[in-house]
Amino acid sequence: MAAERLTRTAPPVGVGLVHLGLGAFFRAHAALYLEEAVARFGGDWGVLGVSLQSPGTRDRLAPQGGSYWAVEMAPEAETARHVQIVQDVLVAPENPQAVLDAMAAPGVRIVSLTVTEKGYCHDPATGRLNLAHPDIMHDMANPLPRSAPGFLVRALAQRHARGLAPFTMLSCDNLPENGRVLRAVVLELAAQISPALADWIAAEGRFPSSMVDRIVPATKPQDIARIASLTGQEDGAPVLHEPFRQWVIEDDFVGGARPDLGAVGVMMVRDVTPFEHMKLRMLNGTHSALAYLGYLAGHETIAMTVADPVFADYARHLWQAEIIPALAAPDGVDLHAYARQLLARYANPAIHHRTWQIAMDGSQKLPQRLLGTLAQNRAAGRRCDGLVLAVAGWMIYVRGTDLAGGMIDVRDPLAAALRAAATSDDPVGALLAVQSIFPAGLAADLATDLRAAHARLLAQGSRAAVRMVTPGDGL
Ligand code: CS2
Repeated sequence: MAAERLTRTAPPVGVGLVHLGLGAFFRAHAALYLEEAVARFGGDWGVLGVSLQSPGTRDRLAPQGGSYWAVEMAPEAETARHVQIVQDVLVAPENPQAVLDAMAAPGVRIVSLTVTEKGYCHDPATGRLNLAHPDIMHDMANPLPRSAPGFLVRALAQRHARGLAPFTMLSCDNLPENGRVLRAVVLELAAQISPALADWIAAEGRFPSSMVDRIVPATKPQDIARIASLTGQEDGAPVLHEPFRQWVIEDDFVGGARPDLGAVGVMMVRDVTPFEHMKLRMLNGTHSALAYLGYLAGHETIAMTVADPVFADYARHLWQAEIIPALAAPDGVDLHAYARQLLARYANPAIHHRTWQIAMDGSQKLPQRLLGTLAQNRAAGRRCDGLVLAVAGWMIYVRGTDLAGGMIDVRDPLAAALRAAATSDDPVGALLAVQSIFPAGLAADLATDLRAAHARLLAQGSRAAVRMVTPGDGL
């Protein structure tokens, strides 16, 4: 029997938060906390979701009144929850003015973002807005924007003109000090458009940094079919997620206006930096290392990669010998216990998180995930063969050909330039010369070791090279 289409059953909630980048991550993470806060305390904190690129999510959610299943994938059981906090979805390229009007509505007090690293249109090495980015060039000259910073600045201009307070801008992307990065790009773009506007945003705007964590693999067509049989209702846009979740936010909102997130498990803190560093370097850093080297060893998912003891030992070694020694633990956190918990999360066989998915956009991810740790260790005189091997793995990955000669579908805003560098006569030297990724001093320092690691990967393959850098000093 064909399953019925999922429909909305909850009454509407007034919109208080506009979210830019309505991907699976937001729908499996922040949306759940927001829904729980509204269920407990009420308040007009409904979500208006904005897709900045394609209409796919809107087209799938609209017939369901914006509602969807969020399915928690524990190793032993899956549990579906009907999420109804998203009130409406707009597709920015179809009607950018409607998005600006929604953001400028008096009831909207927060605009949150999951637009991925590249959505900030900044130079990852310096954190500055890239004024030569095509979308930023467009947004400086046109009132109807394309980029996330463009939507924020033009919507703030409307609010300023109407005498409304600005909204709080809450970045939920995997960038260190993501609030400060967002503040920098918004102020730089605003200054290009109107210095008075930039002054007002600098004085009145708030940009709390936040650390977000939940593993949310992309939903596959077979998941959609399985969830329909699990729930008896057909959902065109379910999300799948692991049981673990964490959200740490700096408590700095315009006029203090926010839902009571602290009561539903969000940590509200003064400074999120130690949490961000811990998560980006320990989780995302090893994720990327396992993604490149695991992919090159023929492993399709992270769970399959760490089921291979060579790679589980490698992850333990990275934490123990290379990442934790360069980290300051947040108050009350045991980094070794955190590492053990990460390995258990990676091993969850119900989560099919593809190495290929995590390998995406490496040019935007490497600095905060791997290179910061490397630079700190090198300055302290430690070698870090494990992290160097991960960077060498990325250097082979971006050639677009794996170690057996198979094609790799490399997704990265710099894919063409990276491929040209990686297939040149001196791939390591040419890639180290990409200044938006590698600071010059670090590039010079790493060159010799990277050449050796790159040659070892080519000669021996990924698994053997990984085994060689892992002396078995696990947790
Ligand atoms: C992953 C992250 O795709 C990636 O690059 O490392 O999406 C990771 O799963 C999340 O940050 C976990 O919170």
